[in-house]
Amino acid sequence: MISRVKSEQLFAEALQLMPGGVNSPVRAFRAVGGQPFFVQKAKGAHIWDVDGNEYVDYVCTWGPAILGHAPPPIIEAVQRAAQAGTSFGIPNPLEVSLARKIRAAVPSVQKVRMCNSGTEATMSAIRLARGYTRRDKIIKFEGCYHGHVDSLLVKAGSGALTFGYPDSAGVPASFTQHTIVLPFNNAESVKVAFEANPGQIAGIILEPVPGNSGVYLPHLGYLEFLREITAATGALLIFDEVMTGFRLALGGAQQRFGIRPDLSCFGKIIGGGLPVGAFGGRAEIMDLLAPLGPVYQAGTLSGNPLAMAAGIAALDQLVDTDAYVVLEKLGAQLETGLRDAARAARVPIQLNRIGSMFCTYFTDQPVHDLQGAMRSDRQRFARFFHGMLEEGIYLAPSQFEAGFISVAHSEADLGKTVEAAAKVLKTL
Ligand code: KE4
Repeated sequence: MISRVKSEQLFAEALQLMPGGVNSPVRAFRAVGGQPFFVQKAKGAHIWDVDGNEYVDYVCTWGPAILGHAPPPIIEAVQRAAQAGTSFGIPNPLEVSLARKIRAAVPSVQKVRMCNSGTEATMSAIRLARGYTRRDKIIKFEGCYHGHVDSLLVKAGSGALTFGYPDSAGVPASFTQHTIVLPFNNAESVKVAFEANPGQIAGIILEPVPGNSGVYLPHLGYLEFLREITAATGALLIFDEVMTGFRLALGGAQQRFGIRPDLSCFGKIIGGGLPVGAFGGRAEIMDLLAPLGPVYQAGTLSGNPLAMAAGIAALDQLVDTDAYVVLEKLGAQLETGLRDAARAARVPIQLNRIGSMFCTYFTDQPVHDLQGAMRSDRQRFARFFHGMLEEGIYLAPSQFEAGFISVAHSEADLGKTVEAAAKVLKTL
């Protein structure tokens, strides 16, 4: 048993100071039991806890660390930016540079607004869609999580789902009366919703590849169907690419699947590990935003120079290197290894992967939506999680999260991971 005495001491104090001892619920290990370790440092694909234990990291700070932790280009960029000041609240050249890079990578984005989190991005995109269409209703899908936006915490994925209360306390029914929640990968339900709410639906927001109830893929033609029905009804198609943006391709899921949404939301990778969110789309929509138009949106630290510098450095690396080729190779290698280990251990799993995003469900049935994910054996997942942790492999502490690979993961890291899985799966 790995010793984590210092983490335990820190957690005891943290529990006195912060609800659940954490600043974000999923970190608390409530879905897998036990208590979280406290990280001392992170470098490349590895993290070290305050007790000196080392882990291969597949959480990658929930997606941002696509280049691994503390990559020199990002560290140097942030250090350089900090010398010039940490925040201005005044336009700065780094905002222009990152906006230019996002637009160059994502053709559907003519204009972009920076903010400070994925939640801010999705919340603002929805407000903009309502302002642009002058309609109130929004369609979202079960299992998709778009941050802790009041009106979207309805059958949300990620933390809310993990805790088994998909609807969050503290959200008045009136805040969600305009939110229509449908099953993912079910075109018929979308058609029915539009027929039942003619001329009232401002938009559809979705994770094009849901990564907040594990990972599952859109059925062939599903995204195209959503593009067609929104175009035909005057509703906006909003891709929440906070997780998939710059992860599945430089141009995100929309590049990978060849779809041009009306609005896109970003976060995680575009901040290079610092707090950044963004949303963007056609200028005719974006120009409704204050100060040009009537849709208000603002943020003291939006476009913060340190965050912009980190994001610029991250995107430059993704543009200038063969990162996505490397990520696909590593992802395929890990998938094959884990599948072989499960087969040898005679443990039925569904391993869903796209590029460097993956999830292992403990079920013998395919998982294409939230219902499928809910049928998986979460207790078995929890035992797998802890077994792997004891072997020095840190997976996401919840069945309803995605795993991530970075370009810093080595063949040796993958080999150690597969070897650990082969050992742990036999104990399940
Ligand atoms: P943030 O507000 O946490 O920056 O982004 C919210 C968000 C929006 N959209 C998608 C698709 C997301 O995945 C997220 C945040 N993802 C979770 C992990 N599944 C963040 C981890 C956490 O909540 O601590």
